[in-house]
Amino acid sequence: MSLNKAAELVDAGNDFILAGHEKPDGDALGSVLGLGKALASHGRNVMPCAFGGIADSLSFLPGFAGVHTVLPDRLPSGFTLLMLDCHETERLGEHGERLVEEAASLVILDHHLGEGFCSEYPGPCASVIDTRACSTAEICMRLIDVLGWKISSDMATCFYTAVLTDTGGFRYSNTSRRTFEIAGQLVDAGADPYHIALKCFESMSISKLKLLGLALETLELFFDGRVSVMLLTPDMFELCGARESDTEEFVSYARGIDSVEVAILVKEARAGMVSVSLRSKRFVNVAEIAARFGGGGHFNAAGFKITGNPVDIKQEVAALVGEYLKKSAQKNIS
Ligand SMILES: [Mn+2]
Repeated sequence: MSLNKAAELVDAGNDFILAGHEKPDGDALGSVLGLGKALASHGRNVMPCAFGGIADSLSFLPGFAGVHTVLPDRLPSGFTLLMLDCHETERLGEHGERLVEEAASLVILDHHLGEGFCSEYPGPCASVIDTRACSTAEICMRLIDVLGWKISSDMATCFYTAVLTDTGGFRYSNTSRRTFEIAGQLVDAGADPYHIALKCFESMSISKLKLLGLALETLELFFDGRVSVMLLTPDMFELCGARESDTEEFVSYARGIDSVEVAILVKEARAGMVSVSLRSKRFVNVAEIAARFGGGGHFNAAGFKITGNPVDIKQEVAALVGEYLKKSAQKNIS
């Protein structure tokens, strides 16, 4: 089983570089820091990494100050790369290729739709991709369990944050009985739910809130109100003094409208560089739509990056989502 193979590779290694997807969210960074702490407490050398900018709201995570945002010239020889909350080299960000190339072995832990590249990887590799896991942290916890290691209070804070944020506060479709079980385990191990919820959901900067206000003003509805779209442009970021990482859950406001099945956030943080977030409520597989543009994600949450005019991109994506809605409606009837 791949989890045992992953545990073998982890057990055999001395030096580890841990990296999640670029612009890490609570799950990517929580997994990097939580698993990093587990390894460090078992005598391993660890280098937790995060590239492409980190949201300020995650700075309360234990070990945050030790995160590497750039890579040193020399990496530890023979290191094992732990690729977390993503399974493609490009998703690691600008240093991804170098990390994958220089690593002596590779372990991929993820819960996004798709396959890892272990079969093409020249060295020892294990990949555990489980789309039923609520978060990558859940898979990290399974790995730690197989290794027979304990979860410390700091690790519990990191993993609980990952579970809480990736389930949208236990609201999204990835929330199951198992989610509450592991949340309970993490509370037993020392995670403080109220403290973490305050940090994750009630610690917005005023510039972020102002940007949200501008984003909401751009809200448009299409296809009988079943598709909602918001648009962010560079001037809005500048006007509010907000950062790209401030927009993390803006799209959920567009999803939160009663009639909406699919919400789209089109974000141009720098001129011509557009990222699109897609969220669905029930039956539209937005990962499939994102894949049409070279992106990916989960059934109900996905995204992609693209260059071009955000208004054109907005129209194109909305039209495609409309087609999927039509197709799904036909399927429901037949
Ligand atoms: Mn995740």
